[in-house]
Amino acid sequence: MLPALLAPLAATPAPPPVTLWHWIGTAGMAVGVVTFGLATRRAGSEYAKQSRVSLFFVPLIATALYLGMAMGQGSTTVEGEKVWWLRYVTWFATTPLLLNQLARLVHARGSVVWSLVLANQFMIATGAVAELSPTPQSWVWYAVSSVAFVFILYTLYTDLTRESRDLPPEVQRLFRTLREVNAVTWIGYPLVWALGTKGLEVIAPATQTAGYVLLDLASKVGFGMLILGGAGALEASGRFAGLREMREGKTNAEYGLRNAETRPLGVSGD
Ligand code: RET
Repeated sequence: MLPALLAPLAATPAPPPVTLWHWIGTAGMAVGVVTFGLATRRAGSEYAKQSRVSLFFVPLIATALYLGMAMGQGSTTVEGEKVWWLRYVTWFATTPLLLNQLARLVHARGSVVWSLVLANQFMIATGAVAELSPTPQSWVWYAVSSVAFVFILYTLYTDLTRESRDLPPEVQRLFRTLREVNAVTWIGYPLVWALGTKGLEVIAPATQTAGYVLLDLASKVGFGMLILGGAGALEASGRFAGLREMREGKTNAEYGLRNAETRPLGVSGD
């Protein structure tokens, strides 16, 4: 009797590990959605609230797209290998929101923010091309994408760090922690790519998926939890609202002074 009842269970194939990891990704991101969603209601200032609203959309987008992948959507076959292009759609939408968290915290001027975000979109777009290209073209696109990545890391540690120096010590501390977590987790992605399906193929597809899921959870949910934990620093940074405009105004004024006409404005030379 019992074996007969259990037979259908035994016949059910075990979920493939890749799918299982996609479900783990979906669940982990959903935890982020609930946590960050509740946090938006507890924000003290408008500045902190804006930051949390933007943070909330990171796991929300990722939950939706992991759900798609868990249901088997968003993949194609290149040279006989299954590749998941939907991942790149998620990254294209979520990575600029993550960088913007760092940039907002230090009130970075527009030229720094735009350089970071546009280099990031270029990195993800060319990375997607690498994923969808046959070998060896895939490696060329990998190299192109990596140049943009190096630029992003360089900008985080130079221009963006310089912007943080006028702010109170607790803001600088939170900025440095987030910058380090960002750098370490992001470096994991090109490594996982290079070891996986499209790269040297030294790790199995399920291991590669596990790598991406864990990196995604750390760089989105872990990173976001650190921002929630640094609420005091965020409120302190919020007191400097307007600093970005001041910096941009100062840069424009310096440019104007350097290039000022020697004759008074409105007086024609002839
Ligand atoms: C690819 C392959 C091509 C070379 C490089 C890559 C970098 C990807 C990165 C992804 C970061 C994703 C994050 C998602 C979370 O929302 C495309 C793997 C450099 C850095 C942080």
